[in-house]
Amino acid sequence: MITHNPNTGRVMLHSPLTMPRATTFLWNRKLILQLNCRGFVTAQHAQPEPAKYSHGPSLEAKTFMQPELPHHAHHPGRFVYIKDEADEHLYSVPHEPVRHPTASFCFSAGDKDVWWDNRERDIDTRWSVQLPPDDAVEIWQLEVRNTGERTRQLSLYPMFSIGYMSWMSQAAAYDGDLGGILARSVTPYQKLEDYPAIRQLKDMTFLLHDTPPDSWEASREAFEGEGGIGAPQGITAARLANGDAAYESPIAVLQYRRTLAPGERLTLKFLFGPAVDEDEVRRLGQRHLGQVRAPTGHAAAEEIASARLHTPNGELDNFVNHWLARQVRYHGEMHRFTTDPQTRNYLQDAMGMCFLAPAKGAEAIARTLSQQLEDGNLPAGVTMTRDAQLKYINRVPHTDYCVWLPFTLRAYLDESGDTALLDTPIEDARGRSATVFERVTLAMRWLMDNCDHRGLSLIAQGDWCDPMNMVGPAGIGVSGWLSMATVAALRAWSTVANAHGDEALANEMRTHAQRMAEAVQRHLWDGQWFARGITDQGRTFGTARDEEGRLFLNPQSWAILAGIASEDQAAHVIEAAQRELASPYGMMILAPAYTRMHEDIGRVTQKHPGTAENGSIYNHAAAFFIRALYKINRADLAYAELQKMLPTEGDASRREQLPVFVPNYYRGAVHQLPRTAGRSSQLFHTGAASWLYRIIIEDLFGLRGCEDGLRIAPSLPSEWAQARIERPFRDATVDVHYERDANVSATEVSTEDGPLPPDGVLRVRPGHRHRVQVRLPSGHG
Ligand code: CEZ
Repeated sequence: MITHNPNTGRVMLHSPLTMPRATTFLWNRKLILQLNCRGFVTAQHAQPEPAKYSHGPSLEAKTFMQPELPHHAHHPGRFVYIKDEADEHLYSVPHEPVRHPTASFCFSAGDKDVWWDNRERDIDTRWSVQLPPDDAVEIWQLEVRNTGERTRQLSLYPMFSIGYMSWMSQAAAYDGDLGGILARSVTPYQKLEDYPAIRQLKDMTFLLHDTPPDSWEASREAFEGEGGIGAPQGITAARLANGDAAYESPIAVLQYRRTLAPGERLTLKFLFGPAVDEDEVRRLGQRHLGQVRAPTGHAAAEEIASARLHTPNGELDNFVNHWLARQVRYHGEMHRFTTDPQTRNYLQDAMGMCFLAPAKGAEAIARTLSQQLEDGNLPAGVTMTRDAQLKYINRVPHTDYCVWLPFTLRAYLDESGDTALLDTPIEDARGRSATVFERVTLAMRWLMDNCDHRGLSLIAQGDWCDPMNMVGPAGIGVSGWLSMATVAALRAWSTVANAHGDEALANEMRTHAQRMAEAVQRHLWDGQWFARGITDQGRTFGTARDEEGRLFLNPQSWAILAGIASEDQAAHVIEAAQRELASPYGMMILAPAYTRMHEDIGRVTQKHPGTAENGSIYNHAAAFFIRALYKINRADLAYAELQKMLPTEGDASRREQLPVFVPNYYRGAVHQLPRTAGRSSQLFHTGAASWLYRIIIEDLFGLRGCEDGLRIAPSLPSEWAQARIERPFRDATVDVHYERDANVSATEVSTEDGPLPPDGVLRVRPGHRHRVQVRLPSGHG
């Protein structure tokens, strides 16, 4: 059902029916498209706030990208109806809206373009889309070929949804001079002070063609008639009615009546997108309606070199080599398509970028610190433009923002070796200057102060878990997870402080971390696992005494990551997680999922059981768990969990996930709600991508940067007899070959220059290609 091309990385799905929710995505600096295998498309452009130009039939609330976005017959899409003029046989490509199964179907997701190949009655079609690097415009192409032996008379009707644009004003008409359909609207507003912003918005949606059509329709109602979207009445006539829409919902449909002799081909090209005025439409037409060029796509002009794996697991190779780095890059460059990414997301996305383009990581660290608040804390979101405002969750006070700084900084320092960043001065909004080192130290002090009398971290209205908003609004409740993450952050920072020559600070951080670790042990270890927190009312939750939300994954992972859990405790919590949280799709974030509101925990308990933070396989959390497993050398278990992030041959139709991105979650609550368990959220915004990439490089392949070079200490699964990774590292390339060898009892690493020095560090020479041979004892992972 799913195949891939190992050379190009393209992933192909061969039926529109087996996983109807499957999607992929394309982006450039201005535009993001999420494309569903059946032809539905969710598009947002940045002006710079995200906006839509292709809507559903009812006015939708504007919001961020959502998980499990339902597709309905009128969900926006890009389709082509195809009518055989001889007998009126009607179908549509790729599949919607007619839903007539074609003789063959292939949804092909590429890095920079997406196409659908359909064959029906000896007519081959390829419907494809790509994006230019800089403009908010979709470039579509329809290729039709008659592969049969008879001449065919066809009518082709490309149809682009425009939908309900505005309750104030909307209209659409064909414009022969522009060469297409132009829909106009006014973004609804009421406040006079909004007018200056409203008048700048791109309130037009256009469809331009390179070939004039035989007829067209711009009114959705007129096009559909009594037949509806699946069998539009407009199509039953010989020609469309050339109608317009006047305060009626627009649509853009064109008709091409064509005779195709055997073997004959036909190519049509279209542009679809938003514009501010007709001049912009004209300019975009001139720029992009010329010759079809090779897809350029992507936000950044320069290609970024990423690691290449060659392992016994071809699917993992294809995913990591072609898709995971791409997802990391998308996050690092597009900030989840918002102008105020959550500080925690921004920093973790930047952490991933440190492995692809460290300079981008440094940029993000500097930008974050330039927005540091007077008391050392960070704001909830990092604003990307001068006018950007903190929205949605960024108006809710959380207490974990600072914790992410040392992890991103560590990744940057390890990858780049550029310790000079620490001494770089950063000016804040009040014009005060302090170095990166001083600012991060200030942030660590904020975390140290954010503690209650027990020495645990106050949670306020949330930590990593956005919807855990009622544990500590009174300023009393604490987060177990945050206390542990603070210990990890302070310990990481004390290492950096040491290397930076500030021993006093290093000691202070270490001592404080130790005290917090003891507080965690005293107050949160329930004998079997670590609790999630203590509420404003003093109730410890996430323990064996709870009926719902008994066991939370994050505190277990972070007790290990922070070095708080003893060996014995680590073994215990892993066993508990395997018993209570394991599923074929990965570890659930908590179980049992909440089935009713718990007013001392909050909004998370109101989410549908098994979705998102309420008991799904939340891949970001699953990644923390995998990282923790590697930390304590449980390589085989770690690899088994890592593999679960991707669909397998057997469960793809359940997950409906193509191996082209890690989704933010798979439905969990596997025992409570088995019917939906495993279903993908289809949301490609997730911190899991960065962590997964980091884990693969640093833990699985064991290539971790340090001040002097690259430390090599792999944790390959025992089932791999050999593997290889080529990775760019500090202006050099390292090409590491791993092999199991029955004659060695401990890992042996050698290079062209002989064995590594006793410190296990490869000194990397700029411009050099280092060939490294790693011999691993056989039999254990
Ligand atoms: O957002 C993510 C956040 O982007 O949820 C994570 C959090 O760590 C990330 O920073 C865990 O809470 O407010 C909500 O209820 C939303 O559901 C968010 O929690 C969630 C979005 O669905 C995006 O994944």
